[in-house]
Amino acid sequence: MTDRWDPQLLWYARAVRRMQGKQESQPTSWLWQANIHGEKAENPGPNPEWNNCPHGGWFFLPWHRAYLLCFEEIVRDVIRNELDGPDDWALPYWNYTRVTNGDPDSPGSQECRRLPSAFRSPDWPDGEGGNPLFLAEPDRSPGAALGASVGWTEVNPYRAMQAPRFTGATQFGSEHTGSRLLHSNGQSGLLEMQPHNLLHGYVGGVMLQFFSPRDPVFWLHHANIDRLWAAWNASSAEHRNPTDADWLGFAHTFRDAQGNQVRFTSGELQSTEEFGYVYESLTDGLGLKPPERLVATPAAGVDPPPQQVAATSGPTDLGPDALAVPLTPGPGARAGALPEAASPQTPNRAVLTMDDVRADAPPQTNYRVFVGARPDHEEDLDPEGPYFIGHVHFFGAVGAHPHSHGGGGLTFTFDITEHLTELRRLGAWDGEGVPPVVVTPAPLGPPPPDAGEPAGALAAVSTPPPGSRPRIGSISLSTT
Ligand SMILES: [Cu+2]
Repeated sequence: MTDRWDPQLLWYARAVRRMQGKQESQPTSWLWQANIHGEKAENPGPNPEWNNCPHGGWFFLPWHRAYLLCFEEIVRDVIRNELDGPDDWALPYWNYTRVTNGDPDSPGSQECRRLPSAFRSPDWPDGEGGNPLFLAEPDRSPGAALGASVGWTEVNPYRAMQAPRFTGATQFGSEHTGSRLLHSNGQSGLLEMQPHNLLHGYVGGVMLQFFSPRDPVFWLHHANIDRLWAAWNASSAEHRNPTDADWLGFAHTFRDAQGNQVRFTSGELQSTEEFGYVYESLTDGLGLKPPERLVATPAAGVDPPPQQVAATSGPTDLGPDALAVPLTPGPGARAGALPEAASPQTPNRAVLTMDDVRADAPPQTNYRVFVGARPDHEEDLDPEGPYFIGHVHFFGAVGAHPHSHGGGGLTFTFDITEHLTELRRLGAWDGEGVPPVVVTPAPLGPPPPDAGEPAGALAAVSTPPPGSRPRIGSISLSTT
């Protein structure tokens, strides 16, 4: 799905415009459908069917599958019965994880990681304005609007696709959350984090917020996530979904093309064939093994980490440049705790926690996190080098969140034990003091060759807009 105006996309655009013309109170309208996921803060509806999107938990995948299924049925019905179009329309997926010529830097691979061009054009194919697939800044990030490609480091789904189990923060499908639908807490499983959250972060704007389905590209993004779930199941007999009754029996309520309520349990949602759809490929775009390097894993089960070694004393504001954040040892910190954790001879772990990550408006960029790097040395900020530990993003943490329970800030944890060991081995850390944490905007790839953008346009796209104030409330380093 990279064609400028594939017929499927053209029918989609026509249906989107049609649905946007319907009253918000109508279940098959564009806004009602988006409200199921999340509403705009200034429009808090009393409807229990709204604001239900679950993230950071094991219902993320089945809930979104049912959501896509019903949405696709509604769009197909509009195309067939209101627009006299074909009766077999199907929702395309945006395969941003596709790699051509085995090289994620090839022109073909870069093209797959650009916001598809039909979504970047304000015009319909005949040149007429008002293309409903298009959103202007700041409803999208300048980078996505320009067609600069999202980094392979941000979307490579390799680790998720290799995860042996479904449930858990370091596994494929996010954590066991009982029978609760959590909006978001930042503790996503591997697929939800990457590529899901980071792709939301790349498109930016509307896509950074819980009303993200108002951006028509949301649905194509989630179709790819849904495809990756089906691909994970298909790629190994060991890749099994949860068998807990809590998960299998949990019912998700949506609306069908007639506007009637329909319910699906997670158990019923395990196979796409049952619902009459299959993906063109369950093998294309499943990720590439990164070059040998250390991998920081989310630190599951050490919440809260028992012994704080060092922390920031206030919020850290993020900007357009690499920023080194010094962590200061706390009053009760034991000097030897960190080198002890970093020693392969002890079972102790070192955990970096970033709390209350949020922004006042879309920051329009993801960030990469490094430990022990020198912020002014480009070669240290290599995501395949020894200093890289992971990402922070702002999906679901923009502005005030009347419907979130934890206040809306996200938490990210990283087990950096092996990184510290490696830093000592490389001589980048002597075991004294605390290596700095470096946070830098995730760079984007080149815009399309025909974009005709002036040189330097790329530098501006990773600059958070004034007033967005992306920040990390606190950063702390702890040992077990
Ligand atoms: Cu999403």
